[in-house]
Amino acid sequence: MPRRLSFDIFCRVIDNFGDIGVCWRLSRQLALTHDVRLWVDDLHSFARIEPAVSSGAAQQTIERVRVLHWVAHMPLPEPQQVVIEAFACDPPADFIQKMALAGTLWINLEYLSAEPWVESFHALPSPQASGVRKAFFFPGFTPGTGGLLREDGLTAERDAWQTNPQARAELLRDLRVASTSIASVDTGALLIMLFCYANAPATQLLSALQASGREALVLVPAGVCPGLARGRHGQIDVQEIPFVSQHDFDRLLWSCDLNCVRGEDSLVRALWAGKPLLWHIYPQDDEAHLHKLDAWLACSPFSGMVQQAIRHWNDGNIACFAPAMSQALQGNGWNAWKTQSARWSDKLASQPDLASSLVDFCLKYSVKAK
Ligand code: TRH
Repeated sequence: MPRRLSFDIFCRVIDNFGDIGVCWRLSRQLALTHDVRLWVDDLHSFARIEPAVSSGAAQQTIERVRVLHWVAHMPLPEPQQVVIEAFACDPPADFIQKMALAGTLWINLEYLSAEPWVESFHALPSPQASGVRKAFFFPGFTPGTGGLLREDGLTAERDAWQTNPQARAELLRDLRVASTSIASVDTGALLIMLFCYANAPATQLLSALQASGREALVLVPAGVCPGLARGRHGQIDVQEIPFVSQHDFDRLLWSCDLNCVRGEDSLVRALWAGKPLLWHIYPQDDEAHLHKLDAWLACSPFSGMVQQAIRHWNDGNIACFAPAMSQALQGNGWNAWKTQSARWSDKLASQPDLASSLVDFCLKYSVKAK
């Protein structure tokens, strides 16, 4: 039996859904074996990706995770053995004092990056004036990092899903996609997820699809790409779909032929789908995000043409995006992209997953037994 640990996970929603998206996946996975308390300051955002969440509840238990609404001046319980602050979100000062007395291990779970320096910073201690033992934990794409979130049995579930077109059709029906559109996908139209930030050159994506001569159904989650007209654009059909749970979001990505994803969590989930993807990276000051993007492209197996398309999807060079993209969608370019995506997914899935690495790390740091 693996040793049972206890975790507090602190999540502050800065914007969008990635902060809570990552924390919720990690919480659920750890809660299968361990005791997990998740502190979240914004239950409304949480409820968008997890319909079981009641946004008015101070405390609730969902999938074995005790969810606390994190507000100022709330009563603070005794800390668990391990406190994870996601993305440097600062647990309350009074709680940190309690952690010092309790001998808690404090982990700063960092943002995902493929930059080479990550390996040398992963798992380093971060000495604290309070005396609490603290360490950095970096997700990443190589075995020298903390890895990527991946649930046990995920790839087997994905494989079973991808060999069952009926499951895809049912999911699309549940999302109120027109039956004629579902039929077109069944007969070969490309199914595309479009989840990106507002400045993505989405119109140029449609031009690239038109130039490739392929029929396509583009699914756009509610509120995404508000400037892109829904409806028919030549042989391309753009349909809005409601936000779904993370569980269904994964299955949507497994169902699509091309996943346009963004931020951090949906990128990882698109990698697990094993299909071609366009990543719209979260924008940062001084174009730091483009360095992160280049580092990720450098570790990807994608051809120069696909790398160019992904680079220009992000860097505002709209004129160069559409030609690279339309080439990437055709013939050998497209077939190679599909094969490389599936192989990269398998390769990444052969490495330890983030939750298991984190638990191993905590045990090695000899967490105080309760
Ligand atoms: O929402 P994001 O843009 O989040 C971003 C990034 O994480 C970024 O790195 C961070 O700095 C910023 O937030 C604050 O993209 P991301 O990371 O892909 O998160 C989206 C989450 O929403 C992911 O967990 C999937 C989930 N989701 C659903 O569950 N259902 C849906 O229908 C959709 C569209 C998304």
